[in-house]
Amino acid sequence: MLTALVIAAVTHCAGAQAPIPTRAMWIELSAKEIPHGGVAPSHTVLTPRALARRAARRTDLGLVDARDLPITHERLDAIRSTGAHVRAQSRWLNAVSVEATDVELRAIERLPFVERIAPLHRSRPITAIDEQALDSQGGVASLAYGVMNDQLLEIDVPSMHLRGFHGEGMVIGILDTGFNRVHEAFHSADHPLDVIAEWDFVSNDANTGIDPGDHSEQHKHGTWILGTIAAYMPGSAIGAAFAAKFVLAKTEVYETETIIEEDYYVAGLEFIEAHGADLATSSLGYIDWYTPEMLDGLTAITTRGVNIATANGLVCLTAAGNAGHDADIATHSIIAPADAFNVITCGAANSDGTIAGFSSDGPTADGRLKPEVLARGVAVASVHSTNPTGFSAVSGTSLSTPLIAGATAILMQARRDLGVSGVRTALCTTASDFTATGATDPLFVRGYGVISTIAAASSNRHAVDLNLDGRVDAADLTALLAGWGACGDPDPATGFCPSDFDHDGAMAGSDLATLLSAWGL
Ligand SMILES: [Ca+2]
Ligand SMILES: [Ca+2]
Ligand SMILES: [Ca+2]
Ligand SMILES: [Ca+2]
Repeated sequence: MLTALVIAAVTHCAGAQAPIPTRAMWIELSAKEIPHGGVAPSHTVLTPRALARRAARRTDLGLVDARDLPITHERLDAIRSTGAHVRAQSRWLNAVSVEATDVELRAIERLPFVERIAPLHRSRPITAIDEQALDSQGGVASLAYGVMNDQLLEIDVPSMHLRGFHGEGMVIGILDTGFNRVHEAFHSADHPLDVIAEWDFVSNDANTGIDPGDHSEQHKHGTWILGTIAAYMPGSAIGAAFAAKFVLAKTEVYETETIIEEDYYVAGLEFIEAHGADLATSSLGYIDWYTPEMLDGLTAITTRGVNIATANGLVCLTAAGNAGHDADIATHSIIAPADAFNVITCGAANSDGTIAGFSSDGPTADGRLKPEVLARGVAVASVHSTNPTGFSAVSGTSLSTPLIAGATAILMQARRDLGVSGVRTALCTTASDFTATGATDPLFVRGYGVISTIAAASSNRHAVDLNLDGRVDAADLTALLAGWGACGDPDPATGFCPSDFDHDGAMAGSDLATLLSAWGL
């Protein structure tokens, strides 16, 4: 149904040279034609890695379905033949977004396969406080994390690094504004940043960095997000999952003002999923055109996209928003897609674990708990967005979210047995407030509290299962013997080495006996 289309009468005035106004609209299409014999992986653009991830973690039946079929060239050509510009397309939502005049929209509406036309929504990225220069010599470098030391200690990421989980073999997708990758922390010899795929959905090109003509600020937000996860510069800055691979999607228009486009977001999420990412994280949000009552998990376009992504086994994280909170459970300030059913919605804490004043509250319009978890979101250290040797402190749920995303990547590396629901459960049930009280925040501000990566990874695991694989066997014995003798590199969370089971400061016969007594469990 096409409503409120107003014919621009001015365009018919002789001599008027003003451009004909266009609008950005979603074109929702009728059902796709299903191939004989049903939808097969060969009909899709999914990579082998994406199919493997779906086989392991998808919760919907089968491996693929009609949502994975591309929109046909015939349909796209018919829409373009009206003169409309196709901005983006979503195979999941079976919709195309266009920039079109009213006359073109009327022509599109007459196409036999068009079901409905609806407006596109826009909003702004989430950043509370702009970049403050940070002294790269600051912070305690007990594990050579430099400026990132405290924000990782607060969520027990170093405890996972100590056990050998730094993101190896994991693929992390990031949706953001563009990514400037000049910083030294992305170019170390040991762990250079590894981007396996990227796409600029705004300019429709293959470079998410700075291109000629791009706005000079466009990359800043995305660079901070990437830096908190991927930096590797021992002694100065180390990110939570620096050994992971990345899929980058630039989905935000940055021109005269900062606008995020929901059509690019969904297209970017499909791109990340199809390239086989294990998780996707976004610090973007949409509320300006949606009312709070619409945050019911079913309505916003980005929310619907995230629901499909998680059903395909892609773990998704998103920022709660920076709109603040109150003690009234009848009001909420989260922004889409933070209302998606299985997204991990991230709020922001201060360094002492108290809630940041700007962190948005839930619940969703239908009363579900959001946000679920917290990490530091105040003065979070990341790489400077332009200075290749500088570091910055930035605040916002934008920054707590990638900290939790990096932590989630190394959690998933250790716990291959966990799907989308299992990852959520592990993070939530081991977070600070829930472990302290057995309950979530009744005001829907803190959720389950600040995460503990090692506690989440250790849930339902025996204390001597050193590699967290669910078995006590030769691999754990090898790990114990590798550190035999005095403990030289204790876990900062406990003060003891992971295999010093009796906490006497050394790996010795008593620890071996403890391990052997659990052998085969
Ligand atoms: Ca570009
Ligand atoms: Ca409230
Ligand atoms: Ca084991
Ligand atoms: Ca011992």
